[in-house]
Formats: sequence, C-alpha cells, structure tokens
Amino acid sequence: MSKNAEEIIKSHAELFPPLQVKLALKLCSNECDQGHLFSDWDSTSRGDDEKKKKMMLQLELLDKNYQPGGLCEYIKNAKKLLKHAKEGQNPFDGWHPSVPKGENVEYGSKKHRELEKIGLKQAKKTAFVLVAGGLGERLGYKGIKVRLPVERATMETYLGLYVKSILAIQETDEVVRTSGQKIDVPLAIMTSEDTHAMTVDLLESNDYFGAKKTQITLMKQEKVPCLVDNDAHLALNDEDKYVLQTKPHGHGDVHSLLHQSGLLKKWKQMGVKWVTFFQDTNSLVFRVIPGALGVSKSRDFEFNSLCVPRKAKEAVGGIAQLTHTDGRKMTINVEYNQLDPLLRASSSDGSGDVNDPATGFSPYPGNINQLIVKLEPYEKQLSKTGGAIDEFVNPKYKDSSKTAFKSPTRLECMMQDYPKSLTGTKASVGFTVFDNWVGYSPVKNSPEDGKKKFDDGQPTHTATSGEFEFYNCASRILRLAGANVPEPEIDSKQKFNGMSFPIGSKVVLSPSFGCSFERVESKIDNLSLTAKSVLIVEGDVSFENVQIDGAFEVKAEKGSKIVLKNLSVKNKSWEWRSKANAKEEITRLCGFEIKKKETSSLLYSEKNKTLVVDGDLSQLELKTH
Ligand code: UGB
Repeated sequence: MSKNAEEIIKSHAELFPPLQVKLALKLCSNECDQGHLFSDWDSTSRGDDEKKKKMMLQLELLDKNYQPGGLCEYIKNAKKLLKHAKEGQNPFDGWHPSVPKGENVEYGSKKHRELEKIGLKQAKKTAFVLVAGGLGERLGYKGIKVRLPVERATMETYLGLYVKSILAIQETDEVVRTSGQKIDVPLAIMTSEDTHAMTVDLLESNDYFGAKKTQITLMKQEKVPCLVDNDAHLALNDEDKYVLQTKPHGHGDVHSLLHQSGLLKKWKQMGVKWVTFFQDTNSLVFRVIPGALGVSKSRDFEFNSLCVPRKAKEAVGGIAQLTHTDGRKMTINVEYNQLDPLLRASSSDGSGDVNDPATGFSPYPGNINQLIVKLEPYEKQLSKTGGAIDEFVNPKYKDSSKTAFKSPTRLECMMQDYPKSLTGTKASVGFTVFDNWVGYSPVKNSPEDGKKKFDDGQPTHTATSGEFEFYNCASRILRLAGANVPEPEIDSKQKFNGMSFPIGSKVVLSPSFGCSFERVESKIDNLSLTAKSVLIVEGDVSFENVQIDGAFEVKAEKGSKIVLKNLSVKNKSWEWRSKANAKEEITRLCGFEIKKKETSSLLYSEKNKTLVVDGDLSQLELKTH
C-alpha cells in the first residue's frame, strides 16, 4: 500500500462518496499499485476539488465498465499480458494447426440456392448485431463510417443499406409464411463514445431507414485506461493530471454488452435462434448471409465464420483448427503474422503457409469477421463467463530492452476470439467460404494508403474500390441470373486517386429488389446492359426483354409492382470523372465525381397495383441534367 497516497485519499474522504473512496484505496493497495494517480494531490489546497471529483467519477465508471472484475482485474490482466509480451511468449506454444471443417459455397450454384432457402427460413429467427464503435482513422474520414455512402449513384449510406437489407429479409415469403405473422427482425448496434451521438443522429434523421425504433437497440461500449509501463501503471493525461487516458478496448466488447444488456435473454424469449455479427463497411455482406445461415443450420454450427479465399501469407487472419499437446482443440482466427510462423514451426519440412496447388489459395480461409452464432449455447456460455473475451496487448517499445513504451498502450479484445472460450467443449465451430467478389469489400484505407497497396498489387479497400466492387457484384449477379451484362474491364488510363479498377456497368440492386439470388433471378427474363449503362432498381420490378444503353432508375414503392416488357432504354447516361484533391471529403476519398448527363426514370407508387410498361417509352421520364 502506498502510504502517502492512502493518506491523501483519506484526507479528501469527505469530498467523495464512500464507494469511490473504497475504490481509490483498493487501487493504492500493493496488488494494484496505482498510488501514483493520487500522490501528486495537494491536500492543503482545495482549488482542484471539482477536478478531483471528476477524476473519481471517471475511475468509478472505468471500474464499473470493465466486467467481470472491475479495474483491479484489468490491472491484474494487464500485468500478466505485459509480462508475456516482454518475454516474447508465443500464445500458440503447444498448439498444432490443421485445416478446420467448413463449407465452400459457389454463389448461384445449386448448393447455394438450397442453402439460401434453408437460410431464409432461419432469418426470421435471427438477430443482427453491427459493431460500429470504431472511428475510420485509417480511412481519414471525420464522421462515422456507417454514414459513408456505399456508392454515389444513390448516396445510400452503409447503415441505410444494412437496415434495408434486414427489412427485405423480414419481408420475404419464407419469413412471413414460416412465422405466420409479420415479425420485426431485431438489430443491435454497438457504438462507442466516438460514434454514439452521430449514430443516433443518422438513425433519427432518416426515420430509422424504415425500421421501427423499437427494432433497433444501441449499446455503447466504454473505453479502457491506458498503461504507461510494464507494471501496468495507469496513464494520466499529459495536460491534466486529473484525467486518465483511455482508448477503445476493441470489438470483442460486443459479447459482454449483449450479455449485460439482457438482450440475449430477451431475444431467446422472442424465439431468436441465431445471432449474426457484421462490421461497419462491407456492402456485400447481406448477399452471403442467407446462404451462410443455411450452412449454420444444416451443419448445426454453434459458431460460423464467414470467410473468403486467402492467398498464402496475405494480410488477412486465417481460420485454423488448433490442437494442443494435451488434447484440447479450438477452431480460431489466427492473425496472418502469427499463422505462417505457427505453420513453419509445426510442419516437418518447415514449409509454412503455402497455396494449395489445386486451388491456388491457402488451405486456411481468410476471416472477414462476419460471424453467425447459435443463440442458445452462446447465451449459456456468456452466462458462465460474463462475456469476457481473451485479451491481448500490443505495446510499441522504445528499444529492444522492452522496458519503456513509445506511447501508452491498452488491453484489447476481438469478437472473433469468442470460440477460445469454447476450448475443451464439444461445440461445433466452422466456417463458410464465399468468393471475394460477392462477400467482401471493406472500406478501410485512405487514398494514400490505398495507393501503396495498389502499387503492391494488393486490394486497396478504399472508398473507390468499395464503390466499383458494389456495382460489379450486382452486375455479376445479374449475369448469373441470365442477363447480358459486360464483364468489367481495367482501363489503365482511367485513374482515381492514382489507382485503376475493373469498371463496367454501374448496377445498384436495392435489397427490396431481391435479398436472395433466387429472388433476383426470378425477376430477370432477357435483360441486357451496355458497359456505359447505369441501372438503379428498387422494389418489386421485373424485366422481360429489356435493353439498356444509358442511365435508368426504376422504383416500385412498397406494395406496388412494375413489369417492364419489350423496352429499349437509350440516353447519354452518366460518367464517373476523376477528380484529385477535392475539397469535399467524400469526393476526396473516392477520387471522382459523377457527371449526370441524361437519365430515364420511372417511379410507381399505387398500392396493391401492377404497372405494366410494354414497349411504351413515353411512360418513362427523360431527365436532362
Ligand atoms: N469496432 C468497434 O466496434 N469497437 C472497437 O473498439 C473497434 C472496432 P476495424 P480490423 O475485415 O478484414 C477486423 O478497425 O482491425 C468495430 C478483424 O479483427 O475495421 O481491420 C469497427 O467499427 C480482422 O480479423 O478492424 O480487423 C468495425 O466495424 C479482419 O477480419 C469493426 O469493429 C478485418 O476486420 C472492425 O474494426 C477485416
């Protein structure tokens, strides 16, 4: 116990509630060793009393938010992990990797259609969870990432797309028929201090994107204190000795929040069987969720990671089965920087992570962190663990002596590490692989970092790639559904922020047009588009013998239907023009602006009616911009 600090706290005792005094004394105990937080306090001058009160309140909150165990547990865990980091301990010591069991699904195949059917029946028993507590620092965007437009043809935001995708799933025949009633599929969003207010504002200013307010629950994650040294001393702010430095704890917090908020219990009572987690910017995720839910159901996976094929040594975590020398097993994401050394150490020829000659990819699929868990065992397990997830620490040391940090660090946890807590149980943990083009298109990198990746021949994961990949995915789905849409091509002269991408027709198929492959396919009977075309479709619209060579927006409001027949739509279309160093933030991130020349459009909103447009172009409005 730090005597001096203890006396200082006691001399201030009347300023604080007894619980805060007790916590402060505990923090000064030999076990926690945090006397430095108070040792500078001047007991004679009371000028800083208000600041001291604020600091005690901050400590109380940090204690309450780190569960189970509070601040003392955090410090204890930090000491242990910092010691391991300093000793260079390998977290996978004693574990042997092998390829886990999972399912590879080819989008549009017979197997995929069957899985989607099974999956859509499960959708009504699914709750969705979006982790959106992170700020887009790597992206260089000031706002919340879910406010970014997925593409600039419609300016739909990520959050708008996600909510509308959930609503489209909720409206499917399979969901309505099998439940016998309209149900509200729940969505929980994990926010943080950095993103909470902006997320609420985005929802409210868009009327919850058509969802009921009660359908969406926000859970705010709190930050954890920073650590200044290997003894886990908590860091005070450089400018204000009464404020503790804090940083985000990572997306792994989602599990304890779901547990503590009582949402899991509530969902269980509502008959929810599955919980599907997804991240802030992957515009394609809902294309693969129905099929992946089908895999979870048919293989009875308690935990199913959505994956994409991964080239050996690619900078994406790989899913591996690990078997310990003592017989324990776990199927888990191993970060790419750990996978290759782990494979090298355990193979007889030291070969490491290499591509399978048959597929050209690593046998260890790439984790994209969209996860489907079976609610009942998950809820039971969290009741036991309180939702605590294995943590890690990543200090940046000043030098090889590893005695001092360049800047304060903190403990972190990742949501994909949940299966670690299932080690030694019979839980069935697996994965589902879809191709990149249909499953994975994150927006994470600034134009500058994207350019470096582009020069290295890697996916850029920028706002620019996100936009074109979204159109290209929809075009390819149309092709698989029998439409005639040209393959996108790279024109190396057409650069956006110094990068070029495969570009073709710009197609936006909104979730209400079709939330499964079969639904899209059922709407297409002889459709063709030219490469310069833009097609934006919303609602119940079907195409029979339609040729498009221009920009065409068609929307059937909820409850109405449009049938397009024997039409040839032709106009000057839109152009994506490169624009460097733009002042407007989104234009700067994308590196282009859209020059709209002409658009043909059709909007129909008569409830319970069908508009048939058969060869009559006059029913379309031609706008010249
Ligand atoms: N997030 C939170 O909600 N709270 C936090 O404290 C932090 C993040 P990043 P990263 O998709 O390729 C993940 O920063 O580091 C949310 C997986 O760990 O984008 O790139 C945040 O808002 C990795 O295995 O994650 O890594 C966002 O929605 C790999 O799959 C999400 O968490 C990688 O994503 C992810 O945050 C990937």
